[in-house]
Amino acid sequence: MTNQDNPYTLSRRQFLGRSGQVSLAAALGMAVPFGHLLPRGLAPVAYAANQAAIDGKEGLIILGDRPLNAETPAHLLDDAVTPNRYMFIRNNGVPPVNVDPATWRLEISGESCERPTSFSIADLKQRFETITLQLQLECGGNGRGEFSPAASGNQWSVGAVGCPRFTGVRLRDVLQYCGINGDAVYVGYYGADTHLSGDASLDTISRGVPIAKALEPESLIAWAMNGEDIPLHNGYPLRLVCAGWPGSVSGKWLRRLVVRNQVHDGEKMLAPSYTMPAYPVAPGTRVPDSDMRIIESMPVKSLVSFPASGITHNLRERLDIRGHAWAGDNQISAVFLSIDFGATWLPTALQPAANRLAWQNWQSWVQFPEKGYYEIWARAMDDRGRSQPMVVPGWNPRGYLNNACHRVAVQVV
Ligand SMILES: Nc1nc2c(c(=O)[nH]1)N[C@H]1C(S)=C(S)[C@@H](COP(=O)(O)O)O[C@H]1N2
Ligand SMILES: [Mo]
Repeated sequence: MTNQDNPYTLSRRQFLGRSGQVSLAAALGMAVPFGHLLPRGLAPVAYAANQAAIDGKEGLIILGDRPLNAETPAHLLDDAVTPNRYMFIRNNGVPPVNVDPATWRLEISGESCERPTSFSIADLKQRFETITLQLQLECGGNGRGEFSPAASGNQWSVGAVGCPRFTGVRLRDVLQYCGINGDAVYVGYYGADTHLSGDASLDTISRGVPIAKALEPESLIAWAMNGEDIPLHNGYPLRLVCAGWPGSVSGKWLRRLVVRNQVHDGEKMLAPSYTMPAYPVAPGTRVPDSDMRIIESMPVKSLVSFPASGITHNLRERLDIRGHAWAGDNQISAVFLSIDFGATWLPTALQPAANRLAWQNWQSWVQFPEKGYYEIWARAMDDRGRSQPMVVPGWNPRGYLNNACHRVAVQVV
């Protein structure tokens, strides 16, 4: 069976209601009498079976199945370039079925578009230069599970992020071909996914970016991910990729782009969706929509992709440590590690990004001084001197932009 045949192969009884810290019992939805005997780091096989349930994906943790949302455990994000099977899924509605790339159309229109045009995917390939870039996508709500009081929405841990290689055409080339009026302000997208209610008049999500972001050379209309068709749940056969901003600006199953003479006002574009309070608020505060601002570039963040949290390590051996770091539209200038709960920080070897808006890989190693429980903490700094907080930053009503340092537990024996 291919992706396209059956997007919903999941069983509902599996893995719903996961929140923040997962206990074995909560994750499996039942008591686990011998749970304390299950070796750390060993996933229960029922869990593993569930992880295989999304066609073309492997090891993802399913947060909900309607709409389907699944994140990648940090240790499966170890590749420099995220493979298709490990790319997280954030769906707001139901993906299209029976997609035929040969008949797929992309319409460009809107009040600030001079020559509204319809393209097939073959037209795009033929008329415009094909570009391949490694681009980082992170859901604006990644890390939401840590906010207290809890913010409603998917309780993402750290894995709603990935950095595959996308192939397509520059959004800018297509927009310029269609002519952009001088009064253009925003570009909005519409996708072919359907609303959960089944009501065809409702959009699932229709967001976009200011014209300046749309015209950046890294903003793509992509038909391939890592040299293959984009997986169904990641937007097959065509998606927008505007990296470094909340993943929600990168429209999947892309069917229409509108060049607007005002800030786009599609579904989930305006407050309270994907917006932050204009000023710091106390946890639990109700903030009026008029005081909420649309999120643009994402904050500085990092991930420890090796080792997996919960491993046991031999005292005599050094432990290799590695991961990634990213900072929205900006670059990473340094990544530091601590094994003493932040008292001292060790520099890591940081590699340059494959291209602008790709995450940067870093690596290091440590030798532990004695046996016992340790945590590896990673902390990135961007090229403007901004760094990650140790604890969950600014509480906000919808639980966006948690860029607290990633922590990984190691038992040294
Ligand atoms: N058409 C459409 N585009 C969409 C979405 C969606 O539900 N429908 N989800 C958005 C959100 S909130 C995110 S974080 C990213 C997730 O991309 P991924 O599922 O490929 O990881 O897609 C965005 N584009
Ligand atoms: Mo998202």
